[in-house]
Amino acid sequence: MTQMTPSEAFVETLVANGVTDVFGIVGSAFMDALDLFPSAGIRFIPVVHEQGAGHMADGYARASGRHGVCLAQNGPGITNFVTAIAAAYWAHSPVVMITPESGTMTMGLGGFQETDQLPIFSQITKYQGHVNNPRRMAEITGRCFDRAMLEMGPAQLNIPRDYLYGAADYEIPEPIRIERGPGGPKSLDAAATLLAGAKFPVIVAGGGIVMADGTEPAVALAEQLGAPVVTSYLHNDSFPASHPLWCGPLGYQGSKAGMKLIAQADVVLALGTRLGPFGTLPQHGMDYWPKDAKIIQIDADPKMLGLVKKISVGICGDAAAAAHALSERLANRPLAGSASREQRLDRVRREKAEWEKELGAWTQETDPYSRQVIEEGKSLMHPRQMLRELERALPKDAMVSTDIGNICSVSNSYLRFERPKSMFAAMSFGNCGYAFPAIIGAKAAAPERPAVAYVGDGAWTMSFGEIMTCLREKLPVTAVVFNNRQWGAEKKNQVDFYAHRFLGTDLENPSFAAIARAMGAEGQVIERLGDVGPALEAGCRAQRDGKTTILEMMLTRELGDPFRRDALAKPKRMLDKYAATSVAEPGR
Ligand SMILES: Cc1ncc(C[n+]2csc(CCOP(=O)(O)OP(=O)(O)O)c2C)c(N)n1
Ligand SMILES: [Mg+2]
Repeated sequence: MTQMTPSEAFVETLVANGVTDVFGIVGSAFMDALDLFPSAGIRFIPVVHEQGAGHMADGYARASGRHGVCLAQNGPGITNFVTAIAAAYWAHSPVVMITPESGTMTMGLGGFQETDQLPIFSQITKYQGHVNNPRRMAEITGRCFDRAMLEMGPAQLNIPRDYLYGAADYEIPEPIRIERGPGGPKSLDAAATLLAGAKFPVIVAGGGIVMADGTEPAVALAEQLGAPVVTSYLHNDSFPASHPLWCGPLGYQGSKAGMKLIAQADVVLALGTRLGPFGTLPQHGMDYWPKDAKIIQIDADPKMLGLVKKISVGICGDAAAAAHALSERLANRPLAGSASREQRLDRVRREKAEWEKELGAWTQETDPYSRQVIEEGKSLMHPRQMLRELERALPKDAMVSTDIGNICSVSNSYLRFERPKSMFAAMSFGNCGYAFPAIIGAKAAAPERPAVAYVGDGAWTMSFGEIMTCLREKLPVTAVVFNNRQWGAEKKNQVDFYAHRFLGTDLENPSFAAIARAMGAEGQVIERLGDVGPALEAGCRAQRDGKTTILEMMLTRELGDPFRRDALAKPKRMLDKYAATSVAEPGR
């Protein structure tokens, strides 16, 4: 036990947990602790908006596999965190959000910047620690860091602001890091038996592999089984794209090859994935999920096992350790799939070649609305062609974040990676405005890697203020802004279901490149396909000189398939007043 102030105990506990970077906006509530950061070796990274700080902490955590930390002023600073923490929750990011609250002597009196900060986050955190006595500062701070890592999700550390002052005896707790094992031997045995008997095994590689850095055991198991591997929705970095067994991503705007192959499976090994419902919806007109296949699901969170899809075997374990344990069990065991291995590999080659050919020829959308707007914007680039150029020009070790939008979604087919912790999509929370701050956080964690954000123009207007953070804090990134002058993903619903009644979906944009330049970044308007790749390469190179580049891509208004065909219906109206809006087809 050492006597210190609670601020010191708090900061010492951050140090014990290896914290070197904290994102936030300064506030009186925590100034006494902030004042210690430089001496503790902690960098405070001031941002433009607390939502940005939360997303940066998320990107930082996902790129590094360590905690991302964010901190803000009680009341409004904390409520600004909400969206980012909800996003981190669904991205399984170990974000520790530090929320100083009103002082204990005025709490409940409706003083300044007061709100009850725990209920707000109760459904979007894995753990909430409240420092109910200043003498428990180190203990509860440490527990938040432990729980964020143990449960892979956000933890909240709520501190009445007056509890940072005073003095007490503290012991700084050692971080508790629990090693994850491969799962129970009985379930592993059962899984091995199913896999050994499989004639057409297919692996779904999920975020669990990314988090466990489990490429090697996943590749070894796939090779042993001769199993095609599809990546789960928005985890395109869970299996190396150059591997012959890689078949591309499942889900919205994913790989037809992967979908056609998984449709053949008699046994599916869901390796580190919760099999989220959105990620396995029918696509490209194909209801590809193999309903009669036996499913083995491996997830570190037992609550995910069998939650969405009916499973034959559930394994609560680390994806990498479980893959390794299954390989051991399958060694020297006859595999029913061996006889057809070559046929299967041949099928993989054929399906992939066919899909690549189709994708290469799919230069533009061909639905009537898209044809019309292509005609109106003849000098503009087609999104798919631009995405292909970006794909070709991306440096091998690049990290890419993607936002929520039509073009970002279409990019799913054109994003391939060789190593985990390379793709940071706005996951199931699906909030616009995610990608840019997330990539800034990733860059802070991995400054040596090129960092690229894909962002629609609508989402860009929510987030571009953080250009200032890039410049002030020397966190250089490249943002590719898809300027199609519309909230495209939502407009697509009005095209398909509301007879082109475009309400709130057209955008009038200023020049984003000019704004970027005015802010002190590099800004470039790209109008020709031939300029896309060189501009991206130059932007990534410029990061080495500390430069942030905004590439404004001038695109037609064509739109790919919608997000939620499953969740919309043609309009039905009962009142005469609204009869005109019951029309669902344009021109009728
Ligand atoms: C914070 C937030 N607000 C609204 C939405 C609903 N939404 C989903 S996609 C989308 C349109 C995105 O437009 P843009 O960023 O321009 O990309 P585009 O679809 O045009 O490619 C909107 C508004 C959302 N997902 N998140
Ligand atoms: Mg747009």
